[in-house]
Amino acid sequence: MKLATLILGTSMCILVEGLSELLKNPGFEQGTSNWQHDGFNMEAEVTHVHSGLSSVKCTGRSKSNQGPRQQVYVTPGGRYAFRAYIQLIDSIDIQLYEKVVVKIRFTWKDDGPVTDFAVCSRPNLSSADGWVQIGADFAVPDREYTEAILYLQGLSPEVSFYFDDASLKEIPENLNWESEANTRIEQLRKSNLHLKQVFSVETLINR
Ligand SMILES: [Ca+2]
Repeated sequence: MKLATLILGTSMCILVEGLSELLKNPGFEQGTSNWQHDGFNMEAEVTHVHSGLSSVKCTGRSKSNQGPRQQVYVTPGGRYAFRAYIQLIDSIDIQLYEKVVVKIRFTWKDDGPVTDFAVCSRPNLSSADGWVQIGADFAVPDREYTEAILYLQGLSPEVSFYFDDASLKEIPENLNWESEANTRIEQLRKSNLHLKQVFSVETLINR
C-alpha cells in the first residue's frame, strides 16, 4: 500500500512538472512585477535566492495578513497544485515558531460573502530552517467568482522573510490514473530488485 502511494505520488509530481504555470513572474525573476504588496516592503533580492537570479525580500510588516499576493484565474471545481519556498529572516523572541498560510480570497459572482479559501498551511517555521517548501494540491470550490486573489498570511507582524519559486498549476483529470498506477506497480514488482529489498527492510521494522 505504501509502495502504491509512493509510485502514485511520484507520477503526480512528474505530471505537475510538465503543466503550464498559471502565476505570472512565479520565480520573481522580474522582481516584484505582477505581485501586489500592501502596507509593507517587498523588494527584489539578488544575493539570497532559492533558484534563479532573484527572489523577493518582505520587510516592514505590521499585520499578520501582509504578504505577497497575485490575482489568479482558476476554474471552479478544478484541481490545482500550489508550491513555493519561504525563508524567515528573523523570528519574534516570544514566539520561536511561526505558521504561514496560503489562501485564495474569492469574491463570488452571486454576491455572497467573500471567502478566504485555505490552500495550504505550514506550522513550526523558524529562521533556522533555511528555505522551506510550502504547498498542497487542492480543489477549487465549484462556484462562479468575479475575482480570486492568492495571498500569503499568518506570520507574526514584524517577521521578515524571503520568498521564491511560487507555482500554481492545474492538475488535469486523469480518469485512467488507477489502472495506470496498477500497471506501474505490477511492472516494478516484477522487474525491480531494489524495491523488493526496501519492502523487506520495512517488513522487518514493522515486526
Ligand atoms: Ca527566483
